[in-house]
Amino acid sequence: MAKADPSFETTTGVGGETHQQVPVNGPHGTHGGAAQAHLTTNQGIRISDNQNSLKAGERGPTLLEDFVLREKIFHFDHERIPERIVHARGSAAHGVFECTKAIPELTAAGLFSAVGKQTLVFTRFSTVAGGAGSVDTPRDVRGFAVKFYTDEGNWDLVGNNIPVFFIQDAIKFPDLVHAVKMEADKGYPQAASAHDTFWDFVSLMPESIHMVMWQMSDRTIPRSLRFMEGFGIHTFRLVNAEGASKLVKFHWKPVQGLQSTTWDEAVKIAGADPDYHRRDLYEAIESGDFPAWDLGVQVFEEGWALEQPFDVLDATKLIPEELVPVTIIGRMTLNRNPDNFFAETEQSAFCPANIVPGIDFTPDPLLQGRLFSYLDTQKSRLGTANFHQLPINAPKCPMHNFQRDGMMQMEIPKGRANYEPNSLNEAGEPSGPRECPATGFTSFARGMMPNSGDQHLRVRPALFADHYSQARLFYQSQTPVEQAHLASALVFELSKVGLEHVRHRMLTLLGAVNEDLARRVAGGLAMDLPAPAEMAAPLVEMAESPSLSILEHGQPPMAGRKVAILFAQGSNLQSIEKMKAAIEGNGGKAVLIAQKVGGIPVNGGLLKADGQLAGSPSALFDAVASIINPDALDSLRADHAVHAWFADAYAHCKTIGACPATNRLLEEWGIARDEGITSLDDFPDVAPARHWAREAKVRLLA
Ligand code: HDE
Repeated sequence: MAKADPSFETTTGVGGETHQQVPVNGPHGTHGGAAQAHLTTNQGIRISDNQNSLKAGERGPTLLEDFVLREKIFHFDHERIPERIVHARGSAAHGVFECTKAIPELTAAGLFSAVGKQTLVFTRFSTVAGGAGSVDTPRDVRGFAVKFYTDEGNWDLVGNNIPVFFIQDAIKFPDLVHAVKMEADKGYPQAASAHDTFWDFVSLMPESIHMVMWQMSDRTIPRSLRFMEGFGIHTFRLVNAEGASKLVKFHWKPVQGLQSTTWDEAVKIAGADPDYHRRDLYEAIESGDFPAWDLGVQVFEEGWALEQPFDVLDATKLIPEELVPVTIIGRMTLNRNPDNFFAETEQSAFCPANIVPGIDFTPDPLLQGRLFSYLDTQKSRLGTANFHQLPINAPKCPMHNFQRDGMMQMEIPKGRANYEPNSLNEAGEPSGPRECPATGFTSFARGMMPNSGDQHLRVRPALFADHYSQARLFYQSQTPVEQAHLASALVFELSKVGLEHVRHRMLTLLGAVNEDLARRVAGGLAMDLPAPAEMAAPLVEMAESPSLSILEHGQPPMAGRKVAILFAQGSNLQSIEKMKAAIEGNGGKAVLIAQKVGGIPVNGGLLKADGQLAGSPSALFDAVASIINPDALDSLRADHAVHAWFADAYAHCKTIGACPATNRLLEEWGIARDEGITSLDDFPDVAPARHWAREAKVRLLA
C-alpha cells in the first residue's frame, strides 16, 4: 500500500462526507507527483474517515480500539523536540558557495581549490537568548551558522554577527547563558539582557567588556538578517597540500550592505511583526532577490601573531582589518527556502568539530570546549546518535564507516563486516571501507603553539589579561551617532537593573574603557561617576579602525530595501505608479499602504493596498512616501495610526517623501522640515539614507 503523500490534503469540511484530495504543494513541491494518493496510517493502512473517531454508538464514548485516532494523537503529542539551549530562535535557507579566488597555496580544502567551484550550503541565522517562539528583533547577538556540503565532507562554520565573544574559556559558558536567559525564579525576561543577572555576571567578568561594547552597539539590532556581517570568531588554521600552515580568521560581508535599526524601531517592529527577520529572509528569497555574502579571510603567520599585544587564541580579541586586510575568496548566495521548517531549520545540527582536510583548529580554549559541546547537544536535542542521517545533516559526498545501530537507525548495512581490520571477503581480503592515509583528514602536526601542551594547568595565559584596550578601540572607532547609541543602550539596560551595586560596578568597568563613555552613562542614570576599575594589564592604544563602525561603511543602497507608499481616497494613480517604478527601478521593493486594503477609489481607478496602515507601522519600512489628496485629510487626521506613522518615520530618521497635502499634515503635527523630508520627485534618490541630525531633537540620548 502506498505511503501517505504529504503533498495532498483533504478538502473535507465538517461532517466527513467528501474525501476528495487536492495537491497543496503543486507539481514543483518535493512531494509533488502521484495524483489521488490515499491517506493512510504510518503503517500504510488506508484511512476511510479522517473526521470522526470511533465511538460506542452515536453519542457514546470513544473506543480505545480506535488505532487511527490513537496513532494520530500520539504522533502529534510528540511533535515538539527540545529547542536549542541557546540560539533557539532561528531562520535558515539553502544556497550555494562559489569560490572566486582559489587559494591552493594556503589550503588543501577542495571548496577553495578553483575559481568557479561550487559547494551547496545551508545557513541558519539565530538570536541567542530567547526561546524558539520569541521575537526576531530583541537586542541580541545573532548566530550565523553555515554548513558547507563539500566533496570531502561537511564543514560547519558556526559563527556570530560579532567578531568577538563574552568569555575566554568554555568553562564559563553555562554561567554566561544562565545569567542572560530569563531569571531562574521569575521566568522572565524573555530574550532580553536588560536584567539583574546578566549585568551582575558581566560586571564581575571584565573579560566580557569588549563584547559588551559590541552588544550595546547597533550591531545587535540589525535591520534584517540580510544586512549583517558574520564572523568565525576563533583563529583557525589553513593547511596546504604540502602540510604548511597559516592562521586564519573568517569573515562574511553582506553584498546588500550593512544596516541596523534604532532601538525604538526594533521595539515597535517586535510588536507589529514578531517574525520580521524570518519573513524578510523568506520573502526576499521567494521573490528572487537572493541575499549574498562574500567570504573573506584574514591570513597571518604564527610568528606575526606572537608579536601582537593580544593573543590570537583569545576569543575576546579581534584583529583589525586595517592591520590584516580581509581577502575575499568566495561568495555565498542563499537561493532556496526550506520546504519544511521543522525537517530542515529545526533539525539542522551544526558542529564546529565538522571540519575538512585543509582546515584545522587552534587551541583557543573557547573553541576547544565547543568541539565537545555541539556533538553532545545534538544527541540530547535530536534524541539519537544517528542525527547525521537526517537529510539536512547528511553529507552529500560518499559516507562509509562501521558505526552501527543506535536509536532510529535509518540505514540497513549489508554483510557481516562491522569492524576493521577484517579479512572477510571471499579472497580473504578486507571487506568494507578502509582508512585513506593519502587523502584522509590529518591533524596539523605542529598544532601545539608555544606554551600549549607541556603541563596540565588550570590557568589563563598572561596575554589574555588585557580586557580594555580593544573595548576602547571599538568605542573610539564609532561615529558620534553610534557612540550616542551605544551609551544610550547602556543607560537603557542598566536602568532595568535593580541592584545598585551592579550598576556602580559597571560604571567602574566603563570608566576603564573610556572616560567619556562612563560619564555619559553615569549622567543617563543620574549616578555619580566612580573611579575606573583597576586593570590587570596596561592599556595598549591602537589606531582607530573604521571597519568596526556600521555608518563608516557608507549610506545603504536602495537595492533590497522596502519603501512604503501611503495613499488614500482620491490619490493620483499616475503619481503612485511613477513612484513605484522609480523605487523598483533602483532595486527596492515598493509596498502600497492605505487605511483599508480591499480597494480604494483613487483618481484613475480602484487601487488595492498591500498593507493596512494600522497594521503596517512605518517601522517596518526603510523609507516612506505619501501621495494623498486634500479631500482625504480629515479621515487621515482622525486616525492616530496615521500620526504615529509619520511621527515614527521622522523619529527613526527616515526619509519622508511628501506631496503638498502631506506637508500640511506634517506642519499641523509639528514635524519640522529638514533635508530628509523631500518632494516626491527627489524622494527616490534620497530614500534609503537616514537623517541622524534629527535624533537630538526627538530622543534623550546619553
Ligand atoms: Fe554555541 N552552542 N557555544 N557559540 N552556537 C550552540 O548547539 C556552545 C559559541 C553558535 O543555528 C548549541 O545545536 C559552547 C561561540 C551558533 O543551530 C550548543 C560555547 C559562537 C549556534 C552551543 C559556545 C557560538 C550555537 C546549542 C562556549 C560564535 C546555533 C544548540 C565554548 C563563534 C547553531 C546547538 C544553529 C549553538 C555550545 C560559544 C555560535 C549548546 C559550549 C563563541 C551560531 O552546543
